[in-house]
Amino acid sequence: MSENLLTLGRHLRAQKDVGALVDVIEAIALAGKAIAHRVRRARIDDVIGEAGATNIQGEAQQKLDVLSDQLLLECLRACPAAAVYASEEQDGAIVLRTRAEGAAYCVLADPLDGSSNIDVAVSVGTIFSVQRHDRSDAEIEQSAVQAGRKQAAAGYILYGSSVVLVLSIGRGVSMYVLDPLLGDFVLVKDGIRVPAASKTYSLNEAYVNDFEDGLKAYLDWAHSSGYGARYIGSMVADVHRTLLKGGVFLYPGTKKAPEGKLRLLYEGNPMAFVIEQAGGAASTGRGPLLDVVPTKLHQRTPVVIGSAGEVEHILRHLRS
Ligand code: FDP
Repeated sequence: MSENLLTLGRHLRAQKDVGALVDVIEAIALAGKAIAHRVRRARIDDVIGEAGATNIQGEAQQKLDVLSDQLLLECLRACPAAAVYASEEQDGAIVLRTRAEGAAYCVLADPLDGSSNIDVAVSVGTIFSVQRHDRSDAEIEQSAVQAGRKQAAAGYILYGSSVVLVLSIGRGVSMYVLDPLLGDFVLVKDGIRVPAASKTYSLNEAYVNDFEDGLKAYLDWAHSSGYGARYIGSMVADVHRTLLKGGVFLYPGTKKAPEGKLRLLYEGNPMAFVIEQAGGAASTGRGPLLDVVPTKLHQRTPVVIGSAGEVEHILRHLRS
């Protein structure tokens, strides 16, 4: 068997006009390697459980949430192209460098999505969005709060039975796997396409009584149309399955929480970018997710993403 030596860095640098974006992605990938190591050793190192603090959204932070956030921050601090870091675990955006200093990108992340699943060894992941710092240095933080359509790159790192990095720089979607022998991510698949249809839906159906009528009607229709359900409860893992096998992942609004649970800038937007770049569709249930103009950093959004045909079935029921 010949060695696969097409590493993430080599693959990106072989493409035209990628510039310093490669450095930012390599910094995120480096943090991902460190986080993967911590996730694997979590039980041994006794870093499972709550850190004793809550994030700005009032959610209990897990020790590994905090650790993962620090690792990303450290890696981006050492990357000259990174201007801003914002994350689920930080109250506000952190300015790392100005444009005058040559920094051109803002990174937004959910450092460890699905972290409530770590104690039972379910797959978790890092979700990231890269926006261009294209405003004046006085508006450096606002550069991070932009519509998803403007992302320069987006993706996620899945810590599962293998460590998988899925990335789009707006030229389709590539998948890399961390080769433990090389200690580097190597390209395993380029030009990934979401299957156009697949009779699988993925949502927390326990909230059905709080769903709007159109969504209830969709579920009735799906039940009588031979659909299957898959829900891990870890967004990265659910979206990764949807990307590769098709179907639809949704986290809708409910009567109690009309905007749902997921965050627009570092969960909805990056996943929507990847799925659209792979030929799928992404909606809030009302319109294209990537066109939502954000007003604040930790804004939430309903999410309906996956195979174009499956998203359309849901939208049809929501419209009627
Ligand atoms: P978690 O709270 O474990 O971080 O981002 C939030 C998230 O996980 C997603 O990964 C997951 O899809 C969702 O919450 C699960 O929420 P429910 O328990 O409400 O289904």
